[in-house]
Formats: sequence, structure tokens, C-alpha cells
Amino acid sequence: MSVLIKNGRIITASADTLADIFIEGETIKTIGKNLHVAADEVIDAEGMLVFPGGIDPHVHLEMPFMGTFSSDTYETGTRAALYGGTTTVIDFILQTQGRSLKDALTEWQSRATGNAVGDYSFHMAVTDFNEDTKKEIKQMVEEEGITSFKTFMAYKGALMVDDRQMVGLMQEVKKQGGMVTAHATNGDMIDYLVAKHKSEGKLSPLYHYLSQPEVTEAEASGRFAHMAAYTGCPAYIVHLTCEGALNAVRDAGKHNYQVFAETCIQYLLLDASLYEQDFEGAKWVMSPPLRELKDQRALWAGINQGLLQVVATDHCPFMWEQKKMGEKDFSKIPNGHPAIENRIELLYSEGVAKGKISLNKFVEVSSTNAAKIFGMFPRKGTIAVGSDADILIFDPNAKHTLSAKHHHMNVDYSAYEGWELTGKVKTVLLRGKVVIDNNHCLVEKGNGTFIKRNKVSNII
Ligand code: DUC
Ligand code: ZN
Ligand code: ZN
Ligand code: ZN
Repeated sequence: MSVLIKNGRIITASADTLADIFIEGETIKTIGKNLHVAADEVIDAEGMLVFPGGIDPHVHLEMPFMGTFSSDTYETGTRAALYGGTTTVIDFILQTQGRSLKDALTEWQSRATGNAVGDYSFHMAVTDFNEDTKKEIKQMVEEEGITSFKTFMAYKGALMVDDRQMVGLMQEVKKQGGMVTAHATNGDMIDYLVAKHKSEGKLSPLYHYLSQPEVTEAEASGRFAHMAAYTGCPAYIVHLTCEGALNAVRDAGKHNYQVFAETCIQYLLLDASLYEQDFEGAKWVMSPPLRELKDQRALWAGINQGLLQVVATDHCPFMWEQKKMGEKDFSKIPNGHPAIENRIELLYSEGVAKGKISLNKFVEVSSTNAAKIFGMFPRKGTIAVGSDADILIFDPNAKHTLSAKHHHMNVDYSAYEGWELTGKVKTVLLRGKVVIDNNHCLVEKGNGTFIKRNKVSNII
């Protein structure tokens, strides 16, 4: 099977070229002007932008969490990702305390294998680092292609690791050529504030926000960055939301150490005023919570200064009925919001079309940097000869409105209901196959494959 994409404006992290792309099988064969080659399928991309397929390195599909499961399965979640121009996602395996990493991997494989529609990979969340787990790190890196290890510095009792475990994990992961990532918030401080608010009868979603003030994230981000610098372990902060945490990343640079960091689309676009309504605010109850306008400004600046390399989603959807588990107590609202399908279009519309980031930066933070940081480059994350033909053909002028009425995520509300966007996904190719065309999905579950990742390098 061969495909020729003609006349598109190809944007990568470093180039902007009018050219044709010839694809044979799953990979890109030739890129050049006015290619005269016979192809089974010809796509005219005149007037369109042609991007590498999006990579969302932070999603939670069918995740057991807070007494329930996030509502998108591998099938619905990766399909919705494709509709939104994201061809590869990285999900999180959660080790249960007392269980092996291998056991957890087997559980996640049973949910993903044969069900994913788009490509996927796994991070391993280590929640219990001990002598047994330590021995498994090498196997994960060398045999399973799982090279990033996630830690939670909050959610004490279920997921949180203490600093003793963190430093031990960092030393081992560095030795094996991997990366440690962190949900960097101070779990003890948060637990104290949650208990205090509850004892005062303050139970609405607003108190979820007020229990996780900026300092809880700034402090933990700084602590994590210092432990990374001390151990020399490649490190990455997930879902960074605020100016204080950004300054912790900046501070690492002052110690001549680079800590990679990701923000998520919601922290760039939404703010904490959404919690000032009754239970409706539960739609945006996530951890860390939405912040202030000054934090949004800091995050856009952080992207342009290269301090934040990735814009992900932390996609972790729950049905409204599930959110209602916390109707009488904010601490029981399952944390998370749906965005896997909306990330690319939101970032283009609110970032590129509104002049906040360049087209090249858009590609960097939506695809290329995640591929580089997490060991998938140049197979994924760029448009180049030999790379997987994961391609997003995007109409920069199409206007449309986001709504739960027509999204494809398995969740009954939209966190962006009624948002009017400029720029829309038109056609998506995954490994050379057209998977989305004008809002139709052309492939079934089982189309997605697991992507083994390489050891992590410290260069991007
Ligand atoms: N935060 C969320 O909002 N959901 C999933 C896990 C997390 O850390
Ligand atoms: Zn998190
Ligand atoms: Zn310092
Ligand atoms: Zn998460």
C-alpha cells in the first residue's frame, strides 16, 4: 500500500516546507517537491498544514482510581485520540503496593492488547520501591521497552512514595538508562488541608482547589528537582501547573541541571474561577487543580523559554454519575477531566491562531519533544524519511464548536462545551494508513500497536 500526500505545507519542529510526501507501507519513503510517483492513494493537501501525528504522553485509560475506573477504555480512548489528531499515547501502569511490576504490566496488557485503535506505550508507576522492585527495573527497560518510571509524591497510602524510595529509585533508574517522572505535589501538606477543610464542614469542589495551594506544588517540584540533580537521574515533572513550580524547574537550570517538564492543555486555558460554582465545578476537579491567570501567563512563557517541553492532557475522564460520588465531600470526587480528543485543536486555536506560540513550537510541544524525551524519536514525532508515517492533515481555517454532543470520548460532558475553535483535524494517518478522514474513523480496535521505547538520552 502506498500513499502520496500532495501540496501540503509540512511543519516539523524545525522546518516549514511546501512539499509532497510519499509513503510506502508504514513509513515515509520520500519527501520532495512535485513528486511524480504512482501511489495507491493520492491525498490533496493544498491549503492544509501537515504535522507529525500528535503524541500525548500523559493519559489514563481504564485506570482503577479512587474506587472506580476512568471511563475511556483503550478502544474508546485511543479512537478519540485519533479523531483529535493524536496518533500515539503513553498510559500509566499502576503498580499496586505489595505487587510486582511484572504483575501490573500483565494486567495493563490485558486491557490494551487487541483493543487499542491508535498506537500506545506504557510508563510504569512505581508505588512500592523495595529490593524486589529494584531488580525489575532492568527487565522493564531492557526487555519490555518501558523506560520511564512514574512516581507520586501525593496520594499517601495508595500511590505515594517517600523521599527515601525516590532517591533509591532514581539511582537504580539512572543505572539502567531510564527516566523518573513525578506527580510533584506535597502529599502530607495536602492531606492536612483536606482534613482541616472537612472538619470545618467545607465540602464543595472549591475546597479541592484550596487544599492544593501553589506552594504544595512548588515545594515538591523543587524537592524532586534537587533529588534529580543529586542522583544525576534524567527527570521529568508531569502536569506542571503554576509559576512556583516553573521557577523550581528554572532553579534546576541554575544548578546546571535540566529537569524536563510537561504542562497540560487545561492549565494553559482554564482557571480556578470554575470552582466558584456549586457542584458543577466537579467537572474540573483534578490534581493538581486549575490555577490563576498569572499562572497561565507563566506557563505560556515557560513554553516559549523552553522550560516546558510538552503539552499533554492527563486525560482521566469520569462520567457525571462517577463525579457525583463526591457530591457531599470534595475529597471523594474522582480526580481528572477529559481532553485526549481536544488537545491538538485547542492548542492550535488558542496557541497558534492567537499568536501565543509559533507553528514550529506547536509541533515541538504536541509531538516531537515527547518522542525525544521518551525514547521514540525519530520513529515517532517527526516527518522524515524512514519515520513512521503518522501524519495529521489539518485545516487551519475551519471553524467548529466543541461539544459532548459530538465528541468520541466515553464521557457525558465536555470540559470545553461551546468553545469555538479555529482549525480542525481533517485527515489522520497512522503508520501509513488513513485512520481518520473528515470525521470518520476507518479502522477498528486492534489497529493500535504497543511501542517499545529506547533508553532515555538526556538531549533534546
Ligand atoms: N490527577 C488527576 O487529576 N487524575 C489522575 C491522576 C492525577 O494525578
Ligand atoms: Zn498526577
Ligand atoms: Zn536550588
Ligand atoms: Zn496523570
